[in-house]
Amino acid sequence: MKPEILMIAPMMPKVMNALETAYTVHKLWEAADRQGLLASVATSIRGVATNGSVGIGGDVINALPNLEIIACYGVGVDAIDLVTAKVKKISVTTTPDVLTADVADMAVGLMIASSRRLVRGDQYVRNLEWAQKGEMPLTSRVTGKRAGIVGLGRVGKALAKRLAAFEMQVSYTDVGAQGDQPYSFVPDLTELARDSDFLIVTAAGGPISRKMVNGNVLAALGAKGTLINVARGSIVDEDALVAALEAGTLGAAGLDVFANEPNVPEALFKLENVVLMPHHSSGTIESRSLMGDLIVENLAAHFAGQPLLTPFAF
Ligand code: 8YV
Repeated sequence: MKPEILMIAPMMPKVMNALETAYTVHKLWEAADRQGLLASVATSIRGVATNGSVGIGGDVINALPNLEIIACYGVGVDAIDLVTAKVKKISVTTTPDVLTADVADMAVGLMIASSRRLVRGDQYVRNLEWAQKGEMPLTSRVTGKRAGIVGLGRVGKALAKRLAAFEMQVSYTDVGAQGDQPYSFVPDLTELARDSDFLIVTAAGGPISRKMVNGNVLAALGAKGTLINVARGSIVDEDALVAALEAGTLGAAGLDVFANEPNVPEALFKLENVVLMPHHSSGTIESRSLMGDLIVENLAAHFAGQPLLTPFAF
């Protein structure tokens, strides 16, 4: 008999097909009555497949008494109740490395899009404003500017390499200095913001980083500064961000992530100095395919009693 797994969120067709071949798959996101589905399959479920944004809460983990493994289609584990998983000795796997390049590319893309007003320029052409009004307003240069990276992990390092090609002066903040990295370490986030043209968030989400980019940090980044976030919306005080952008005390923002996805503060829709993406930094066929392979291979390894490929170390 095939093992039974619960999928909390959909994945690309290739992954769905592989999982449906190997397992009896119960799809929580399709259920009109989530509690009803959970109750009806609870004792059969041995594995869960979820993603980085939705994760899995302690209530669902606790509802599945025979759960052995949670395979996450993403690298961030902030939405997974790790405390409950650990207590119940449930393995957790993630998809590190395979998405790093795409997330770093997105940070660069948002930086250029917000600074050079790419989305506004596109509208300017399509709305015939170019023909009617002439040249669009001048924008701001990227090359040679100062970048402050918040969290020099895998994505932060990949980003720093890309920024070097733009002759940018790269500094970072993190829990400590990383002696093997050539970039300047600035322990204080507000100081980093004050000395940056672009503050780029690539840190992990979770209680430690929650609302770390607060009103003071945004004020320090200032009216000529730009905030880029490709990490987690929870890291930024979103109310303070909206207020700073509306007041013009923050220059611009390029955002792929939000505090309460998929809900985005409507106030942002009116602002020309903001570029918005629907949490899609790893959303390329290439990344998602490799992430899917890891989901499938980790689950296969687990049910074959083999070592996991990319276990999350608690
Ligand atoms: C994904 C992510 O967009 O890796 C993460 O933590 O947030 C993203 O790569 C997400 O997991 C897929 O829905």
